[in-house]
Amino acid sequence: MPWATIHKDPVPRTTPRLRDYDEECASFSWRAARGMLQGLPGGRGLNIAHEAVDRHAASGRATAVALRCVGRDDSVTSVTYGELARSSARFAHVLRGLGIGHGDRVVTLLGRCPELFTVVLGTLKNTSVLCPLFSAFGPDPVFQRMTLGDAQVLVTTADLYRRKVAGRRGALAALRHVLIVGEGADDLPGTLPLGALMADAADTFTIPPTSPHDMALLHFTSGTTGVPKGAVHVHDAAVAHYVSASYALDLHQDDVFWCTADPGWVTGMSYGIVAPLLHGVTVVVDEGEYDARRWYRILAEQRVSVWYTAPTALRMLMRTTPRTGPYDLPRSFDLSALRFVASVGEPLNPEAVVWGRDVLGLPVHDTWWQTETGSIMIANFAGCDIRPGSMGRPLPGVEAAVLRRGEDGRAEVADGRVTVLTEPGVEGELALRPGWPSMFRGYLHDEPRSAAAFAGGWYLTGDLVRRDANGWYWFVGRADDVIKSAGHLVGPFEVESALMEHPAVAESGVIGRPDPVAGNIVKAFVTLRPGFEASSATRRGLLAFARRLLGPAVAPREIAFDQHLPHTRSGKVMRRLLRARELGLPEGDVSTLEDATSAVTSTMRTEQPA
Ligand code: 6R9
Repeated sequence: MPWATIHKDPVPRTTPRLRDYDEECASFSWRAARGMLQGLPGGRGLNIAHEAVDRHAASGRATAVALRCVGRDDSVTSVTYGELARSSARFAHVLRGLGIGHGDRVVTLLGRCPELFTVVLGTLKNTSVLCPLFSAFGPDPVFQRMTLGDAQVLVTTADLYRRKVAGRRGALAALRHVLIVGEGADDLPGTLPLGALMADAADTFTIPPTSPHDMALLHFTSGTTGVPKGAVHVHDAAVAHYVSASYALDLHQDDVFWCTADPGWVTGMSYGIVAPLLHGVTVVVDEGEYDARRWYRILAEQRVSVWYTAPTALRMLMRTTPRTGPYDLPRSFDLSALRFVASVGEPLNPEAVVWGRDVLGLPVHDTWWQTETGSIMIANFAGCDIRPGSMGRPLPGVEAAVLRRGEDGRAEVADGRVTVLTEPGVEGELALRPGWPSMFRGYLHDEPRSAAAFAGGWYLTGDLVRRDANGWYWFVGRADDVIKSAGHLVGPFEVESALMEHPAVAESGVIGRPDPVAGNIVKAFVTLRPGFEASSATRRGLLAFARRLLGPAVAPREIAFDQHLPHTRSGKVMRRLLRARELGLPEGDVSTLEDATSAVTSTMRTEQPA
């Protein structure tokens, strides 16, 4: 039974940015959209930091509040656009003084703090490249990404440095400087105190000429196999950040905007930092962790008007306020400032859309995009009806298609050509026509995987979808083995590799096991080496080992022992089959199994977690 359409608000409080979908699609052009940004003075190009801070600071909005940072202790610090322009100028000078210039990579390993904004924008002003890492990553993912990204500068805290980087500093060949935010640099050899460097730097900086095609951001993402992929983004992406925040988040300059994503992931960078600052709004930054009461309090006290969050977070809130039970918690807060709610990162179940309408008074608008697309591609819009469960329709300027799948589950490519499915309701791989400004420009140092992402004139997303007769897109699943857990993209290969570092592990296969709140949890099937016992103690040891190496966002939550992992004839663990068995689903085509009969009849010794 499909969920009833939620009709658009007949009397919206704020006139939506997108009022007539068809008309806007027909008249839109990226060339015209570029005109919404200013460009560097004197025709010297396009730089994200100029558009995000300097132009506001220079046009009478220097005293407007750019950031409202809520500390872990609930203290609130405000930073104006003028202050942010000056602090980012100082950081650009700091980099320059250290000999860091155009194209050099600056990596952040920081929580959600005001300094992060200074570092991001200062790096962009200096035309260096910013690469954010998630502070909850363990030492392995941090080391790997810093190596692959040729990190020249790391900005972090003393604690994170000590726990995640110091032990392998010597192996980070390109790393020249480690800058410490806050206290503690004095006790750490080979680091510099950021505060002291900033204090000595000038607070005005002339941004050098910047080509829209200069690399600006490097975002690591995961594939099915191999090391993480560094998606390269350029300054021109700002055009798409601006446009998408306008269409899909309905941002207006007087909004107070809160994006709950961590800036170590693409959502937290594109919509936690860049897009809202381009629009000159006030950005709420919460240094603390998720807590239902805290979140409602922030929405209420900060008078948040536009809120961008994730399905996992909404499901956690729904748990504390079941639809069938009392709505006491949210109703004890004044959420009257809130006027638009959207989510991203994983499928948004229709119950969550409707829960938003009932409890917050506003339905949740699903949006779809990826690290590679850089900005929102498909969305439910403020001025349009919502079909609960659908990701919505492509943004004006975005051309999407559904491609016929081949045997491997991905889009079928024959002689470099693909087949676009025009019939509604048919499942296929979602593809996008290259040309939008925030499209990634390839994976760093990885030409083969960059090339494999495109075929027949389309970018292949790796997601399976259906399009209905009215042009709305419905998410079906991933065409590959990557796992979305609590909105974070986890590469199974990265987890398998970490487990292999443990002396007890002969082999492993990692899958996502569906979970009602997190979407999926990471589950590992492990074959033990001779002499190790499939016991609770071994399992606990492995779980702790993986958590120490990978960090809590990536490490498996469950481990099962299996001495007979299914393999393809070429010797690869068949994750698809592990998943089918775990879920009790049909095993599908097992013709590539190394020994089909033995695999089908083999019994898995799967123990439940202790
Ligand atoms: C922004 C971000 C991208 C993958 C994407 C898809 C999944 C994102 C979704 C969604 C269903 C949505 N995804 N939005 N699935 N409905 N509205 O999340 O980037 O971390 O690169 O992940 O997330 O599978 O391909 P990223």
